[in-house]
Amino acid sequence: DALVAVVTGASSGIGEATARTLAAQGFHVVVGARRLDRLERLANDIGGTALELDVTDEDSVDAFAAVVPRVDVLVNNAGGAKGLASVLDADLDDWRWMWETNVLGTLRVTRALLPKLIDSGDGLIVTITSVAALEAYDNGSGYTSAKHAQAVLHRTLRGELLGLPVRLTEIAPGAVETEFSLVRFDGDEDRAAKVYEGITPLVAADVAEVIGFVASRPSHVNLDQIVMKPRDQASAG
Ligand code: NJP
Repeated sequence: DALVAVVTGASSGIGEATARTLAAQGFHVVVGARRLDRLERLANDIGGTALELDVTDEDSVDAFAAVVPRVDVLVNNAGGAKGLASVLDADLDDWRWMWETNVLGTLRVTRALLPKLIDSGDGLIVTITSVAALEAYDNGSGYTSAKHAQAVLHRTLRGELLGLPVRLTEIAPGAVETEFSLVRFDGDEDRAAKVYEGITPLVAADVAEVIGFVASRPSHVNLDQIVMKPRDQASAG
């Protein structure tokens, strides 16, 4: 039987590209997100399984975990940013969205699938954090704080799971051209396009290739953290 990889947030961007890469490497890929129509097209393309998943909803996560047959690789990718505002002007709804999706979403999905990752005998958890998990920058506190928290959650598990057959890799990308900025600016294409001015951003496949590399290391090798940025991007903000 094929090894099974679960990719959250696979309806676009890094998650979709990762699902394609892992499928090409021979994994049966289970793709989860809220937009089931997109997932079904992807699953059809790669011979995988599409399942609706809202990482902010405990029942949705539990229902998802219950039907996944086995899990060898979990890619915690679902996430994103909302808004850009100073701490004093911060919108609490934006903060709640970012913390629910990036932090509590990662916690819910990881906990729900951990027994199956352990049962596989060589589980791998890849969490997509961000260079925003390594730095602070003006007007980015909602996202940077959520990504710091998500990264700490992942790094803590690395210690807590020592002795179990589970590897953990954090991937912290800089700017990647996906729907990320469109989501951040609620569909405003002009604002989203400005994010990449002056740099050639990474594309989703760049990150997916690295995840494919991580997933193909032998079982005694743990790549703890990988930071990847566009050549012309020095800092996160
Ligand atoms: O963004 P995008 P990316 N439940 O918007 C899903 C991090 N990152 O690929 O539910 C389940 O194309 C959403 O699916 P849907 C970033 O923080 C990026 O760039 O159908 N899924 C979609 O598939 C994130 O952790 C950059 O709307 C949920 C996916 O998430 C990861 O990379 C830089 C969901 C987002 O795809 C992938 O983002 C960086 C929910 N409640 C870190 N809410 C960058 N692009 O520049 C959203 O440092 N999703």
